[in-house]
Amino acid sequence: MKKILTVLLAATVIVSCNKTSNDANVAPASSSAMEKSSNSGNKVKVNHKGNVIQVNASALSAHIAHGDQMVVQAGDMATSFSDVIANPSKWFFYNDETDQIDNSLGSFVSGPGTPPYGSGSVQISVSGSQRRCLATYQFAGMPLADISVLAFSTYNPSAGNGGAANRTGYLNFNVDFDGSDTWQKRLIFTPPGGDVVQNTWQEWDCIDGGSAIWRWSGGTFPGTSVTSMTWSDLLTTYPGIRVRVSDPWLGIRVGSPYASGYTENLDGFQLNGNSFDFEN
Ligand SMILES: [Ca+2]
Repeated sequence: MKKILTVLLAATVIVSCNKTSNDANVAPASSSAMEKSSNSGNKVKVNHKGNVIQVNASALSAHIAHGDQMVVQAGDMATSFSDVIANPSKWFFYNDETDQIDNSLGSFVSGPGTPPYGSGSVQISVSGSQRRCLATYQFAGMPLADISVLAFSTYNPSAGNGGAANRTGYLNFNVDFDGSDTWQKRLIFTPPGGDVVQNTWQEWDCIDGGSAIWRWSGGTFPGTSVTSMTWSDLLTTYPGIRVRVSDPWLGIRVGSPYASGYTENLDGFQLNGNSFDFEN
């Protein structure tokens, strides 16, 4: 159950951690990362024509409009849920087994190869049934109908994967099908395993003109008899479908259900005009 944000918000008030709580009155985070700083203070870091520069937060939207990416480095990661609540635009490493933020679960590295943005990336290694994620809460309440670009890039190094070339990180987020903002599990986009090529960066289009295939962690989609839907079908079947408001967890997971562990590099997450460059 991914209710930690709600729980932690409640905990800040009542100093009590009850993982079954799901009804705390939580102010929604901004759905626009452009309005937020990914760094402390009034400065933000952007990748401007290949160089990491600091700009005023007020100028961020202009830089994004020019094609700059928001730069995220190790020191920019949220260190706790209270940090995320205070700074919802931050990213963090998330242990999906224990529902904890733990920035030791991933690292920021050079390369490998030529990442889609900048010169570095995030690297996560897992073993067995571990489930670790690069995650954020910054897209709270985002209607899926308003998303025109949704993509991320992965690199599957043969050195860390025992020759298994079908594994990738995959995108999932807490979904609200019906506007009730209750826990309704997660939507999942998994890159087709047969398309994975090792030792090269690949960008995965999670919309693909409406034909990208999505699954739901609850199994058969609510009110249907199907276990997968295209992006277009999601919009048609569930008008108003959105990222959950009060617990807007969104992350790229490395790990289970891919068995036996692997290493994956991640970079270039994109949602509409928000593009993120993970750099060491
Ligand atoms: Ca990068």
